[in-house]
Amino acid sequence: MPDSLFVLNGPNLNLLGMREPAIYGRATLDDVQRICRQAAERRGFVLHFRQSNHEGEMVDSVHEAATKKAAGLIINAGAYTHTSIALRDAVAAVDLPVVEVHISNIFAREDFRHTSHIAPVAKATLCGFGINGYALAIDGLATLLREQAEAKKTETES
Ligand code: CA2
Repeated sequence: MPDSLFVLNGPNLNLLGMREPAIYGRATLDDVQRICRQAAERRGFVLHFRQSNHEGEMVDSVHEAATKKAAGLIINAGAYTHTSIALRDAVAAVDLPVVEVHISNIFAREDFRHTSHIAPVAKATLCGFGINGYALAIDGLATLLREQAEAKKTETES
């Protein structure tokens, strides 16, 4: 059974491509899913792709990724990035490499978007690459996991 990757999307990201194209572009969440599936398959992972407008549901999905022993998790927590201690605690609690993604450059926007509760407990954060940031995050995570596996192998051989 191949390793799996979870990609979680937070509130309002189901509206992608329908509003605010100047900020988020014209691609839809289905396009994001397609990009993620291609990137995951290229790297030999099975993809679990989720979107929720509910904080608790997102917390449940973080737990599920850990319970199902996913290899890693990519998260665009939407506005919960800036508000949710519950989601931060969930990410910190699971023993999974987590990469935070944002479509827009959150640091070039309103002050309230400059704080992420997820970033300090994530392995890495990417923002401002549009929806291609998801594929970059999957590639980065796959490289990280490969390096970790190689280091472990060298350790056991020596
Ligand atoms: O840039 C990102 O990916 C964000 O996570 C998107 C969130 C925002 O609250 C974060 O600060 C940055 C908002 C997602 C809402 O997406 C919409 C898409 C189209 C129309 C309306 C909202």
